[in-house]
Amino acid sequence: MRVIDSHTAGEPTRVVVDGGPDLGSGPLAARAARLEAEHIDFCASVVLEPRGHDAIIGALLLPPSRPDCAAAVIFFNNLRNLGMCGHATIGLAVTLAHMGRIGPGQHRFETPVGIVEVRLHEDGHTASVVNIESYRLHKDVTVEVEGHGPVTGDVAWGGNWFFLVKDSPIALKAANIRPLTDLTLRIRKALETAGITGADGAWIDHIELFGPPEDPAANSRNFVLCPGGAYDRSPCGTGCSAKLACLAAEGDLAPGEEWVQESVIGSTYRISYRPGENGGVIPTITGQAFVTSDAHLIFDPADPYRTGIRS
Ligand code: PYC
Repeated sequence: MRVIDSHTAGEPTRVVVDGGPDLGSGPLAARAARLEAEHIDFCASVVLEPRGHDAIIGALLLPPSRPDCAAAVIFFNNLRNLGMCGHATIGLAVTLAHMGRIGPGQHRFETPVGIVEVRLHEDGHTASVVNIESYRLHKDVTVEVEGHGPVTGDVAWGGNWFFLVKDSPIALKAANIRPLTDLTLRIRKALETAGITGADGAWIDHIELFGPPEDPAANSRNFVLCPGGAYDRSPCGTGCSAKLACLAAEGDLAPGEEWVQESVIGSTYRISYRPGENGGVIPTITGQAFVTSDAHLIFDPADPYRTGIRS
């Protein structure tokens, strides 16, 4: 199985170029559901140790069903498929350029949640992703967090569900990743216990804490907990989209105005929005990705850990 690895602002993506499971034909969302229901061992084997680690997001590359799209893609982690993933979309654009399949310019990718527009810049490393419409569902939801006390945040959709806490009670420094992970896991648990969900009962699987940036050129710094328990090394594309929805809803950022979001490791995305058709925002996320390897994964039937090490 050929895979191409990259990182976007520090967050890794593994594009599966060939050798993935047969998901049949039909709508991409149905094929993504099939990947999750029938092939989760495949997903885990690609992204987890011993071949990967829990921060890697997989991107299964498929032939597009529409002639105006450069590629179709299903994003996944070790637990499930992700409707959309900002950093992995930037990583995919740079990977397709590495493969010689696209050049600088405007491209469209099919994802399970719709068509995403991507512009690959002239340097071949920078890409701007126009995400799907994002919106805030609830403002100022307070939950009682075990061992900590009350925490207040907004619930918003950016292609995934997020709980966004404006003022992190823990300093957003790389040295604090363990306590930040512990706190965000507890916040997620508290949301589950209180029955607080996204639309249609969806699990809020990403938790985002905000605080002041270290770089004076940035507007804010964040820490993002991902569904599998890893933290996002990048400022998180879908998390930035959810943030833009909250900033717009509060009147804190005008359409077209730029916001620089810094991650907990100090990498940045430049983000902005235009108004959406349904009251939300259409975000644009600009970041940089670099290819780190072009490899073949081997699955020896005798290997007891061929489907990954799960904790
Ligand atoms: O960039 O949207 C993103 C993302 C989601 C999970 C990890 N990265």
